[in-house]
Amino acid sequence: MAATVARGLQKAEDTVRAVSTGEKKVADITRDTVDVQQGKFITTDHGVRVHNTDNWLRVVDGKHSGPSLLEDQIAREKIHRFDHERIPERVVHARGTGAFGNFRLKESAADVTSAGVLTDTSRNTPVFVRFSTVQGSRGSADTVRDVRGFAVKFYTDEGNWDIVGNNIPVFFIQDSIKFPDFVHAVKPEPQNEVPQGQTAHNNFWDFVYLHSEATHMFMWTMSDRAIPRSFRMMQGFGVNTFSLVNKEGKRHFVKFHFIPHLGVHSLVWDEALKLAGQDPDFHRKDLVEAIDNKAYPKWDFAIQTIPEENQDDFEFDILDATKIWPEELVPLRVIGELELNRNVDEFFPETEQAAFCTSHVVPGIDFSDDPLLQGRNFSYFDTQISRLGINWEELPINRPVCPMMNHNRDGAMRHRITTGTVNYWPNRFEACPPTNFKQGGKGGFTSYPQNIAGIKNRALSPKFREHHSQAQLFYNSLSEHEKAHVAKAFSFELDHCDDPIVYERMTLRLAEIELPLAQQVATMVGAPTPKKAGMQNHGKKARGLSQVDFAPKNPTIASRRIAIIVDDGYDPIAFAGINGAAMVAGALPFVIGSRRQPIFADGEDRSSSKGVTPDHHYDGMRSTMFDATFIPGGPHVQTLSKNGLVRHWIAESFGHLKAIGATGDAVGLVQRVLAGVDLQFSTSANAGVMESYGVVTAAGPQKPEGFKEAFQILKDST
Ligand code: HDE
Repeated sequence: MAATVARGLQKAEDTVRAVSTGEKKVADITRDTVDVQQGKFITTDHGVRVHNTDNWLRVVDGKHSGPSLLEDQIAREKIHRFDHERIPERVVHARGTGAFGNFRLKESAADVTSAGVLTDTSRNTPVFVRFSTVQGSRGSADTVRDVRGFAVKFYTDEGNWDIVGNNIPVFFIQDSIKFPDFVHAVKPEPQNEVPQGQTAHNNFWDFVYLHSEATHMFMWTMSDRAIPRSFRMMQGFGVNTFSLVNKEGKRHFVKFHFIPHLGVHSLVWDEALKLAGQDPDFHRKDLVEAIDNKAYPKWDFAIQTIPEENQDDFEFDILDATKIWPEELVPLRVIGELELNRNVDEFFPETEQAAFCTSHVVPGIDFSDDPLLQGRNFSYFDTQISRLGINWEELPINRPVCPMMNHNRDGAMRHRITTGTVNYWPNRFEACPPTNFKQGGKGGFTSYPQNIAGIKNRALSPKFREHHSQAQLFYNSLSEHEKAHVAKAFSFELDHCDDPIVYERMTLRLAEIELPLAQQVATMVGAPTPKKAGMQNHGKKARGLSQVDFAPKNPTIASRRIAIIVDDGYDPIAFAGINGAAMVAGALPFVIGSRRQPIFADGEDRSSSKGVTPDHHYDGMRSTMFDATFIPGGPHVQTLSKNGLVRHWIAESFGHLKAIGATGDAVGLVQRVLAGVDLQFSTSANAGVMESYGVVTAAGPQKPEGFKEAFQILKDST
């Protein structure tokens, strides 16, 4: 049975822990937190107790309900509030979810920055992280093929610092002025608002063909990176090039990375497609479930730095967001750890109203001339004004935990009341001065004194014109199964484009990356097969591009979901063995029965025993929602064998490369279902571990460890 902790208790516990570990943000938002269960009576918004909120005030004559009266201010308030509940959704990244956590610095980066958050190893900096998809609207499905947003707000002692990143290290365009065109092209088409949560349409592929700078990025989005198993199992990248400036005033260019402790894992495409309908909230539920079960997701935080004087030492422009800095050229330096450990109490005020800005940096961290970043620095602040109003930084989730004071005033929804008779600087009281006042102040943000000369022009530097080299590098670095998935992804996407010019041109673009890939895709989508490579593949590879390079440091099945399938007459020893082993390992076993009323084990006395109450029944769940399946032996196998849902469950799990465990009579069931597949089963009394398939069977009820082992092997290899 899944160990889901009662949310109320969990919260209380978390709050105590958070305050004791100095998580100032939790203490801060608690000031604005109220508990509906402590409310004695409903009141109006102006505090008057409400006598009846079920009937509108109207004229009744005992027989008929007459007209409703406009006079009813209580009914009107209720409807008014409801009418205005919605705010504009984010223009991109509308679908998302978030959680609180901590950032712990493990190694000071004082050699490259003066930022307290990156130099003071005694600090425990609170964070709020929001994950998202890009294309779909707020109610769209979680598992669509898309880039995932990875936005981190660090509530530092010197102000908020936001890394508004993605799970892919590069972007589609180089210059922010292209962003509206790009977003229009990727979003549902204007004539019919189709499709939702997909890039599989003419306009997207038309646009990226016409912008060859998008080539590197679409290779990533057609890879498994765009269908993560979980937000907890994906990397985060700042993408843009920022600057770090140390105490001596020396500048380094920097890229930010988050590397998940759980490794980088993805769904398979069929699974992602099905989950989009079967459980559209799959990723947001996964995050909540893991945190509720204390399987706190963690990421290493790393930086790549390049001294300013080496800016021109690379074949690519280091300010071009369509390029990575290969690890072989610029090593990653792990300096900290991010952990998420607290779910929000209420989605709207904490997650929907969370607002990130790339322009939010703290002293010691600065921008670069990355042309994508420069536009982003304008856009985020601007969009928050239309989404949340000019005072959006006063909202509990957005306000800093350090002192905040200035002479900005008024505007819609101003909450703060500032006493004093002046609201300007300089003033006769010398109240609230900037840090340069009398040259005495310390710690203010100063921009890096960059020396700039040039000619005003709408242009980028020549190195920005090369668009293929890293697209090839990425593709070459993938494992064979990842390459196969890329070919399938293109075949799917371009099959959904019905304008031949779009899919024919795209296969030509692919021939500039890798000819066999282009030929394979052309065959599938009905384009003429390219005969020659449009460009020679350089054959180079780099580390850290294939997901296979991210095998977890400490492999674990903690927080993985295991379905245990039972009907009346299951083997109680095998059942208890796997259930116990899974729980000890921190995995989440779910009992899936023929019904949710109690199910009885083989030989269990129904009159004196309560049986086991399943978490779900077969028809309420699907194999896609679990990482592994176990079927204990016992007479129940006869009933299971006749059940189409169970047989489909086994076949589908196998097709999705998931671990399947079976003992006793259930071994035969698994074998029969998978009979069409050329497999060599071992049915010896010892668990026969089919390492390459993850199917583990034991003729006897013993050895649930074998199942665990196979599960591990499988997950490490996918
Ligand atoms: Fe964004 N992006 N973006 N973006 N972006 C937004 O800001 C924008 C880009 C990213 O969880 C918007 O608050 C421009 C790159 C994330 O709340 C908007 C350009 C990367 C989120 C905006 C980019 C991102 C956003 C919409 C090109 C990866 C969600 C709502 C110059 C590094 C943040 C909002 C959250 C959201 C503009 C490109 C990541 C309109 C102009 C590159 C994770 O301001």
